[in-house]
Amino acid sequence: AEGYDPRAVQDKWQARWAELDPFRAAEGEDGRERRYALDMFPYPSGDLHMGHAEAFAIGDVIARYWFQKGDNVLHPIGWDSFGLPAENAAIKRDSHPAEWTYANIDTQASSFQRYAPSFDWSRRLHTSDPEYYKWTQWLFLRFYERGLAYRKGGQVNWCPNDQTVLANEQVVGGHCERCGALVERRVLTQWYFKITEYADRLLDDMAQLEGRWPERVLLMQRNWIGRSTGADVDFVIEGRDEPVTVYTTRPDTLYGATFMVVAADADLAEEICDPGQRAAFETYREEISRESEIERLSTERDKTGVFLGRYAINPVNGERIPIWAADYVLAEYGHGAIMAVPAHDQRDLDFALKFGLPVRVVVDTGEADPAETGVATAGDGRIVNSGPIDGLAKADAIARITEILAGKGLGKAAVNFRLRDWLVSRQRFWGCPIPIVHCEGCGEVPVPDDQLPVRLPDDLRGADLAPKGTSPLAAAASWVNVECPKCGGPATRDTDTMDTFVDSSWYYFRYCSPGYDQGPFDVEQVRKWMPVDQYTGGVEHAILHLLYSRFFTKVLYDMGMVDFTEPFTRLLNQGQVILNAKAMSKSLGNMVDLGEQIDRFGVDVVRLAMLFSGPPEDDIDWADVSPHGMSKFLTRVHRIATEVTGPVGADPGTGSEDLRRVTHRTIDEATALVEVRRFNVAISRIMELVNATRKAIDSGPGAGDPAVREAAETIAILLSLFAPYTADEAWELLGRTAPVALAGWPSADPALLVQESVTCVVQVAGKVRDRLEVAPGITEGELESLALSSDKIKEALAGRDIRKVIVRAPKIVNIVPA
Ligand code: ANZ
Ligand code: ZN
Repeated sequence: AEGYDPRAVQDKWQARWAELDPFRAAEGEDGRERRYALDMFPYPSGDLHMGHAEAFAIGDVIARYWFQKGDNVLHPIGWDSFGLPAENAAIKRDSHPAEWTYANIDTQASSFQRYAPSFDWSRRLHTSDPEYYKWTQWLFLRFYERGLAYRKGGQVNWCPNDQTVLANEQVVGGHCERCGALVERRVLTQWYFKITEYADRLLDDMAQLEGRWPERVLLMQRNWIGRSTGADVDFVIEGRDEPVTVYTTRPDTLYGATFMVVAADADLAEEICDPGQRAAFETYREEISRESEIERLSTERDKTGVFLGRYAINPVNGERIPIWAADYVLAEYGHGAIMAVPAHDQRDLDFALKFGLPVRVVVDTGEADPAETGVATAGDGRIVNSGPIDGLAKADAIARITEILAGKGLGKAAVNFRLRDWLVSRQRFWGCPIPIVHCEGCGEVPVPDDQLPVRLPDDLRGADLAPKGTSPLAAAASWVNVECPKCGGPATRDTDTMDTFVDSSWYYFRYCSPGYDQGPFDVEQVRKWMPVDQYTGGVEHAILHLLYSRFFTKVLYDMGMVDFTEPFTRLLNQGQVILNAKAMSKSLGNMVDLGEQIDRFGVDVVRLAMLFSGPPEDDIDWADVSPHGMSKFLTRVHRIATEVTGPVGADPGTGSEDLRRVTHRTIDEATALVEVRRFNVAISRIMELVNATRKAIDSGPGAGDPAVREAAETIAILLSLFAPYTADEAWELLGRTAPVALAGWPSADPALLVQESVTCVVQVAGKVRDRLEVAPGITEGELESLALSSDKIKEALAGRDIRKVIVRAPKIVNIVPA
């Protein structure tokens, strides 16, 4: 056991752990506390990369800490294995997406085994397995029965590159979240999940997550859901029976509405457009059909629009105002029409100034006239030019106007959400088939539960899967044509597959009972394990996956299948691994290769280097990381373990008290630091203990001292969270039985945490003249002679005699001169 060979140590323990299988969660009750440590499951896009290494190291520290504490820990792993890259690879290689997918899963699984996370491998799942997606389909059908899954036609986001529709959440800044292509709008009939029905609860239940989830994630979700309160106001339209309703957050500004704007792409605009303006309107509509939502809502852009040749009547003052169509009003928000108040809304002002429409101030904010400055005044102030509400402050004016409108039957208080229903159908092959059959006579017919899963056909390959704008499944005639489950007549299967975010919205429930075949999960097991205690993963899921999972959990709660409403009690978003301040990504060709780093330094060094580089939430610049430093440190740990000579089980109380104090302070601090996820600082405390132990061996009580053994064993246990292979090797070298992971977390002896010295104040005639560092147990006699021998005190006495010395050990000595 001379030198330290990280790779040999790693190979040895990897094999031993495979045999020992020490990280299985126990299903039954055994008195231990249950803990659920969850890592966002990987997509099998290739081998594991540095980003995975970072995320999984963090999740593993938490799980291993709980294991060490003696909890019954559920720490599962699986794969999010449906999705486009597999399909694109299959098209290129003339193969089936399953081939690429499962080959990559195997690669990742063996890399994981080497990377040493404390997984319960027996719970492994893949969302593309029929045993899994059967239950994704089952859940879809339950959503369908509850009216939460429905089909509707309308404008959708279309990715021209991936040739499929996208959910709003997958459009980032007008681009496809996956491939970056500029997203287009198309009118299509698609499947949706009615997440909007849960908008209020998704917002209100965030109170449970306050202080436990990163504040920025809560903020992003809050903004995405975007609850807005205001009023609906009806405007009578000249020459039309039905009034047009607008949604406004500022009914207090109703007297300042000088025109109305209708979303140019809404049916309403088309319908009310006067024949004289029809040609201009059509031209305009053609122009804007290619724009993204972001572009349209931008305040930076020059406003565009067209007069519709019609007029509306302002319900409070009877004023006749022109109706325009423009792209800055969205068809799908509120009622797709607004009252424009240019004095107090910047976009309306830009529009008014461009088209020469009147601007009327109705809130006196003390600022200059918006018509002159071009800057709308959105702040608070007294209402002016507004008849019965003149002089009121904003809140009172809103209440009063809403009351007046309600009295006339022309308006009411209203709430709006930015959140839209979740578009879940995709025109691609490698996903979970939608379990619906379309029959000419019966319409939409759910596939009966006993006919699930609706399996993907396995005879489509290569070019069959090429995107054509309709689902490749439509080409599989033998798959598509079925008997209607209701009437037995000829019918066809729905050929779309589900967004893969549907698969990942419920996988953490499945882990609680992965083989269960009576439902998606065993309700009893979920009750025992969930909610998840700690969820670790990337902030890129701040909205998508986390919002959808929260939605699923609430639906399951309403179905009576779970007894909690939030799935993830705590969330940790790890930072990214970057190089020279540039984010590593697939497009930049992942500049640092994980496999190569591991081959060079070993897993423990890579893990330790990542965890030591800073708090887990911070980005890691690999250029600043020192694997060599970590390697040296582990060599020192290993060497100490080889040198300890004291017998196993010797009473440490007979050993060096100085070293014991360092050991127990380290235990105390490292525990607190791990609890608050400050792993980097916990590691530096372990380093300090290693230094103290080294010193004790070299120039202190020596390698045979029981306190040295205690220190060395403590190092092995604490280190097992961060560098598990080396920790196990050290543990065995110390004569202990592997694995160290189950050794039990040490607790600090409070007696050894007592401060080693206290400060004693020495006064002469009531004035502080010196401070002495003394042992807490110092006697009065010792303290008195120590104080009297101090140079500063001698100086302060200046040869005077002493009348009296009052000693209060260990803190105060008061000398009264004669
Ligand atoms: C008059 C007004 C005066 C407005 C004022 C604002 C300030 P949030 O907070 O996002 O809900 N609006 C309503 N429907 C719209 C649509 N479909 N497309 C674009 N804009 C729309 O915003 C609500 C405000 O956005 C509404 O209040 C309306 O303009 C506009 F000093 O009405 B407001
Ligand atoms: Zn039928």
